[in-house]
Amino acid sequence: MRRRGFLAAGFAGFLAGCDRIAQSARGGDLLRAAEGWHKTAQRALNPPGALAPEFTRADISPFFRGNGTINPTNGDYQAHLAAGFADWRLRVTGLVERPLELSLAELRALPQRTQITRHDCVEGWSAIGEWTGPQLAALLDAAGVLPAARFAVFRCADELDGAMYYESVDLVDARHPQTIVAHSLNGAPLPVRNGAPLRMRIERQLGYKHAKYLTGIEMVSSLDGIGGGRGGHWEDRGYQWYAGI
Ligand SMILES: Nc1nc2c(c(=O)[nH]1)N[C@H]1C(S)=C(S)[C@@H](COP(=O)(O)O)O[C@H]1N2
Ligand SMILES: [Mo]
Repeated sequence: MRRRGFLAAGFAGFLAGCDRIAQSARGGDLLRAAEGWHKTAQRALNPPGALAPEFTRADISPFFRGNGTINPTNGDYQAHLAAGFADWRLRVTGLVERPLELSLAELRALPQRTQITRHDCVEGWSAIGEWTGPQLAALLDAAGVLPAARFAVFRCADELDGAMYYESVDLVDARHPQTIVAHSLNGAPLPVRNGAPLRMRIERQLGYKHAKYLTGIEMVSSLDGIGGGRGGHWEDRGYQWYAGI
C-alpha cells in the first residue's frame, strides 16, 4: 500500500483531478432536507472559495485549550506517544486510484500552509492559533480521487463515549485551500491535548469538525453505514453535519 514518489504522479494529475471533482461536487450533496437548506444558505453567504478570516501573530491565544478527548487512553496511542510518533501513519484510502500511507516526515516534506485562524467550539469558547501542515487537496491529488467519491471521512485514534471519533466533509471543504492536515500549532509539534501528531483544520466550520488524532482519510460515496450514519461523532448525537460558521 505504501507509495514512494507519489508526489510526481499526484501533481501531474492535478488539473484533470480538479475538473473531475468540481463536476462531481456540483449540485450540492444534501444529506437531509433541513441540513441541505442550512448548507445552501451558508454557501450562498460564504461561497465555496471564500477564506475564513486569518489573523496575525499578535492575536494568537496564549493558551489553546483542549476539548473532548485530550489524551487518548484506548488502543496503542500511548505507545505511539512514548515512541515520539515515529511509526504513526496517515492512510488515504477508499475511492482513490492509489491508496497512500504517509509518515510524519513525508507529510512535513510536502508543500506546507501556515494559517492563523480562530477556532469556535459550540460549547461557547474560541481560541486563535497558528496551524501548519500540507493541504488536504495535495494528498487527494496524490491519491487520485475517483469520480464516485463525494465525502472525505476522517478517522481518529480516540474513543469517546464508547465510539471511535470520526468526522466528514464534502469535496468542496476537502479541497478548500485552508483545509490542512496540521502537525504543528504555533510553530511546535501539536500538543497531545490538541490532537498530536495530526489533526484536521476545517476552518469554515465549527470546532467538532476538526478531527484530532488523525489516522486515516477515507474517500466514500455515502456516509451510510459509517458510525451512526450522520457523518460524525457529534452529528450522530444530534449536531448538524454542515457546521458553517
Ligand atoms: N478525535 C477527536 N477530535 C476532536 C474532538 C475529540 O474529542 N476527538 N473534539 C472536537 C471538538 S468538540 C473541538 S471544539 C475540537 C477541540 O480542539 P482542541 O482540543 O484543539 O481545542 O476538537 C474536535 N475534534
Ligand atoms: Mo467543540
